Formats: sequence, structure tokens, C-alpha cells
Amino acid sequence: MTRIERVSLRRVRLPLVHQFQTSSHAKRFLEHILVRCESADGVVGWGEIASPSGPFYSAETADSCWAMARDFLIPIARGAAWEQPAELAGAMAKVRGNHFARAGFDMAAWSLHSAASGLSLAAALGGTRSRAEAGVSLGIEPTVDALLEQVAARVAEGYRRVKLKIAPGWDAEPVRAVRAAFPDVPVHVDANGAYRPSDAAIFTELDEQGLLMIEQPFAPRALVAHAELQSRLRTPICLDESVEDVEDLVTALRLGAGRVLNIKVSRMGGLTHAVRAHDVARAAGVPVWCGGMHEFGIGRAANVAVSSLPGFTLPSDVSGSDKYYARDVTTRPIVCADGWVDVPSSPGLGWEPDLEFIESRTVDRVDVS
Ligand code: OSB
Ligand code: MG
Repeated sequence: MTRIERVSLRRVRLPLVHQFQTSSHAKRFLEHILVRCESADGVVGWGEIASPSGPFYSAETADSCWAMARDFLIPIARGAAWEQPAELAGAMAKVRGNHFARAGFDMAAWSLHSAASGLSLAAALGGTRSRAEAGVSLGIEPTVDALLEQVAARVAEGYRRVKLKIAPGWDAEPVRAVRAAFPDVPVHVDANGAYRPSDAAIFTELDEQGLLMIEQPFAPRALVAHAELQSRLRTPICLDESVEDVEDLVTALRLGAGRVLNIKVSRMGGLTHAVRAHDVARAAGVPVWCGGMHEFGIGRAANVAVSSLPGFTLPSDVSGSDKYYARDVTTRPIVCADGWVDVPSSPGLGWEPDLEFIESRTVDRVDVS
């Protein structure tokens, strides 16, 4: 039985090396919350709450996660006794929504559990691959030339797929320019829900571009609109914001709302739920890949581990730390070499938190024991 006795939250602020802009917001620095859990036996696990500061990707914010973690999740985590992390996830499921906040605790439980069992996190989750295929996600740039420069740099670094953010006014032109300049590079686009079902013409045009997939064209709840669009396109639609739990996934599959699933550990509410979504998608023959939220090294380590599961057959947004941060929160950065990130085989998360650096970047803290 595992019982978590001590929990610490560290709200850590890091600057991004390159501004990232989506249809709804631009960001230059991030504040994520690191969750440290220590069991009665003195085993430590780390998780990350990777919510953006503003409620533009999901309804959560760094502030809402902070309050949720402090007032509800710490008491649940300290009150539960469990053999498997899924049992703690079950106890946390009485909290509605708040998936980013819950994910940080679920991740810490998995990291603690795998360390205590002498297994790598990947092996504990059921991972079968020794490396994860890495794609890269590029934001909206000020000009098409600036975007082409970004693509050139990332392709030269070896990334195996490029994802372009699109929005009304920044879609057909940049996509055509990238396809023309890099005809052999697999490209996909992500709209983060910026279009309306009446914007049909742009999707007809994008359908001619040989894209790997079109991610989340419409609003999260617009599953019927996604199904109608998918029935008219050859290009697979990939769902991101639309799928927050396994029930959403079952509905989406039944409707034919997409042919690919982006599994984000944060959006699903943790590794437990990410693995369940993987299992459901795999049984339905739907390929998945791991999406990112510009995680620091702790959350990134979890993304790498989950990407080693057999259904993750498409390149994931698991770029190296250096794509995001001059210095990451782990003692060793996560490295992407020639388009692959090695999946660690050592027990636990596989990367150690850099405690001094975390301390130096901490802007708020909570400790309960
Ligand atoms: O839709 O995948 C998204 C970042 C912030 C909000 C939404 C998204 C993203 C990314 C980041 O694409 C991908 C990464 O972490 O590399
Ligand atoms: Mg997305």
C-alpha cells in the first residue's frame, strides 16, 4: 500500500526561447506547477501541472490549478491508500473537470509508483518502444519567411514531422509555402478550434495539400460538425480539445468525428486516463500521438514515457528541451537526436529534477506534511 504523506507544490516560471502564438494567444514565458509527492516509505514522485496562464486552450488556468491543487487535490492525495496509481486517479475523479490539475498528481503517483517498483515509467505504463518519434509544433509567425526559417531550422535538427498552427487569415498561404519549400517533410496543421462550420472552403483547399492531418478545426464540443467535415475530406481529422475523457472519445468514434487522436496527458487528466484513451483508440484502429503543452522536463518525461506505448504510431510533440527553454527543470535536458527521443529504462521518471534551479525559479510554494 502506498500512502502519500508529504506534498509540495512549486510554481515555477521559465521564459520560452521563442515566442509561441496560436489563434487565441501568444506566450513568451510560462508558469507551471511542479508537484512533489513523498510516500510514508520516503519514495518521491514528481508531476507537472502544465496549464497555460489563460483559459484559452481549456477552461483551466495556472491560478485555477493552484487553488484546485491546494484546496482539493492535496487532501485527496494525502487521504488515499493505493496499490496502483489508477486507484488514486479514481479517488481524484470525484473532482469534476480540472484535468490539468489532476494530471499533475496522477503523474506524480505514477512516477513514485514506478520508482518504488524498480520499473521505468514507460515500462510501468505498458510501453514497448525504446525511443519516441519526435515532431515539432510551430506557432503563428509574423511573416511566411519567418515561418520558413523556423521550419528549415527544425528540419535541419532532424524533426520528423512539422505541425503548423493555422487560423483564419493564416492558413492556405503559409501551408502552401511550406509544402513548396519542403515537399518531402510530413506536415500537419492545427487550428485549435478557430474555424466555424461555415468556413468549408478553406478545408477543401487544405485537403489538396497532402497533409498528414487537420487538427481540431472547430470548437471542442462541435463533434457533429467534425463528423460532417470528415465525411467530405480525404485528409484525416485529428481531435485534440474535443476529447477530454474516454467518454468523449467513444462519442467521437461513434460519430466518425475524426480518424486520429492527439493524446495530451494534461488534457485527459493524467497518465492513467491517457493510457485508457490509448487502449480505446487502439482497439478501434485509430492511431494516436502525444501532444504537448510546452511542458517543462517533468511533464515532458511523462510525455516521452507514454509515447512508448504501441498505439503511438505517429510522431509526437515531444521536442527536446532546447526547443523551448534555455535551461530546463531537470539536471539533464531532454534531447532529441535526429528526430528521436530515447525512452529511459532506469526506474521512475528517468530524469532528475534540478532542485537548485527549481528553487531559483519558484514564484509561489505550498508544503503540506
Ligand atoms: O494544440 O497542441 C496544441 C501549445 C499550447 C496550446 C495548444 C497546443 C500547443 C502545442 C504545443 O501545439 C506543442 C508542444 O508542446 O510542443
Ligand atoms: Mg492541438
